Amino acid sequence: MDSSTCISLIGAPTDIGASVRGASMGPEAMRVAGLQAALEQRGLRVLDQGNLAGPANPDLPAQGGYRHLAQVIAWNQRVHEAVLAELRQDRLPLLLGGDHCLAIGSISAVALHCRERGRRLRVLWLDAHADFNTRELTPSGNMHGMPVACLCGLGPPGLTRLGGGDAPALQPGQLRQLGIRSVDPGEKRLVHEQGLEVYDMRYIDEHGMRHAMEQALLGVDADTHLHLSLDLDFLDPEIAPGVGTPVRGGPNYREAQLCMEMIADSGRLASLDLMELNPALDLRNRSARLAVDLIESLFGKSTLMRPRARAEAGGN
Ligand code: 6HN
Ligand code: MN
Ligand code: MN
Ligand code: MN
Repeated sequence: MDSSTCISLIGAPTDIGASVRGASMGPEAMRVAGLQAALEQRGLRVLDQGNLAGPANPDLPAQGGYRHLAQVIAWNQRVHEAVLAELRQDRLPLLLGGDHCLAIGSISAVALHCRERGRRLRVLWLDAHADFNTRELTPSGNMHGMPVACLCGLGPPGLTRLGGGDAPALQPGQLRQLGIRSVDPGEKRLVHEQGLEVYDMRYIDEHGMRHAMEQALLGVDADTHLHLSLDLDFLDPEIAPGVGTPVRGGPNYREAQLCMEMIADSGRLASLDLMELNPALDLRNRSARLAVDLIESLFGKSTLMRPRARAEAGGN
């Protein structure tokens, strides 16, 4: 990350994969909270590519285990193309959700780009939920509970083959989940079966955020493309009330900031999803403003000590 980095904002104004409506207003709330100016103040170039368009939310019950499958596929195709186009121009795509089902389009594009460039991929998934349901396991049919499974090849072909070819976009070994504290019973079995590496809230309580993040970033090197998929319900609802599926007991303000600072220090962040912001449930755009604050830290805002000074102070 240096001052030549150009960040592309891509709005995906839909709540097509969610149970609670309102995440469709997320991109505009992030703009109103001053995202672009905050990044520009950090010396970064920002290109706001505006919002993608896609099918409306018909608010229908599940069919064959999925709610709104056709619409979810259509939105994800558009996200996939838009994210891939930015990556191919060497820009850093920042997807503004929208609900978390859209991470299928975004991360499948990132994975394809990494294959094209021969780069390693590490995905950090910060969320209260594992988002690892399948049609058989889902209690809701909501597709924002399924993106990780789809990316690992467990899901409908319209979503598992977005990047072309038959291979899944992701291997479980490329993924690290943090902050998890709400997993459905069948989903939990599948997480174990597939061997996902999860640093749940219990782990963070016992070992601290610093150690959890050190583990999650282990092996990230100069050749690694680091993707962050940030579901705002990762944060404790006391500080981020504007989400559709809040779960108490999440990271507090400082723990979240530390997370962002450690990602910034890695110097490898190359794409980002900011998902599940629901302005209809927010209080005076507080969660959007917090999200802007965290994104600023991702790009180096809260770093007072330089890495060497920090190492000398006993960090590493
Ligand atoms: N999210 N596990 C629940 C479900 O319906 O599958 C909740 C999923 C929430 C998903 O917040 O991105
Ligand atoms: Mn999620
Ligand atoms: Mn979530
Ligand atoms: Mn440690």
